[in-house]
Amino acid sequence: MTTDIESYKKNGFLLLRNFFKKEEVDLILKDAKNIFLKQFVQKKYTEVTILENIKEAEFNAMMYRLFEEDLECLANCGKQAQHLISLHSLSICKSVVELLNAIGLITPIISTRPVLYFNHPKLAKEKVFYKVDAHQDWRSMQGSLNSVVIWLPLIDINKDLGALEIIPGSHLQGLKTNHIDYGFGMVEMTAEEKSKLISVKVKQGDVLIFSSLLIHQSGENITESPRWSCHFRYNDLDDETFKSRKYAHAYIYKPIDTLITPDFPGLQEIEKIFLK
Ligand SMILES: O=C(O)CCC(=O)C(=O)O
Repeated sequence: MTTDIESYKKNGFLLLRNFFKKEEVDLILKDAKNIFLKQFVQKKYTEVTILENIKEAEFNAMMYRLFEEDLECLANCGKQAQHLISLHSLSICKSVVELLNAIGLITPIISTRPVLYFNHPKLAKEKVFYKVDAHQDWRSMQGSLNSVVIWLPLIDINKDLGALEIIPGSHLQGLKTNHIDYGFGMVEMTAEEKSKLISVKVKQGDVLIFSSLLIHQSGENITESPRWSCHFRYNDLDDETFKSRKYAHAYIYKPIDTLITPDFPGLQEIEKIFLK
């Protein structure tokens, strides 16, 4: 791993081929898709309850239909997908912790919850919801200086599907962002910087680990399919600056004040659960 570490320090990223078994990653994809499928069935878009029996194009068409007909439902499925047990399990598995140690994080800790994306222009009201322009994650994380992002594809992702684009070595320029947009620390790139962007083609099982200071952006998805990916973020409790900044924590997580479904639950619904 010694040469890899040198390469990581210099370039600010490492691309690790076949880091996970395909099955481990596929489980997250299936779990996420099954959330949507349950709603497709609920809404009678299909009677098929087994994911494997639905063609990908058919599944995608139902996603796009749900987006058009019931955005709240689609968004809620997306929110549930952020809380999958398979997703969270992978983000804290032994091989990930070992990788974090190898990359120099002495006492890794989760910066924020894992994120799961399914990017496509047909699933977004605004561009930022399917394509994020150049940014640095450190600006939103504000954690340890050696904090990292693990970015993994849930499917094979090439340039056409909007593979992530990075500027190797850009972490060494330090913080280049002065504002947050939709939760991202946006970076204005010069023409020279733009010319240094490389598109990182990845396969299911590969892992891209990069410094939270590395400038990166989404590629353009010009296919008919969503680009499924997930991202994990970590800090190091032993980074001296993190300690002296009192373990700064930049995320807000709280329940809303209103009742989403008015007058729910009534006693009848409760009895059906507990007294049947
Ligand atoms: O995955 C992407 O294309 C962009 C999102 C991203 O880079 C991030 O969440 O920091």
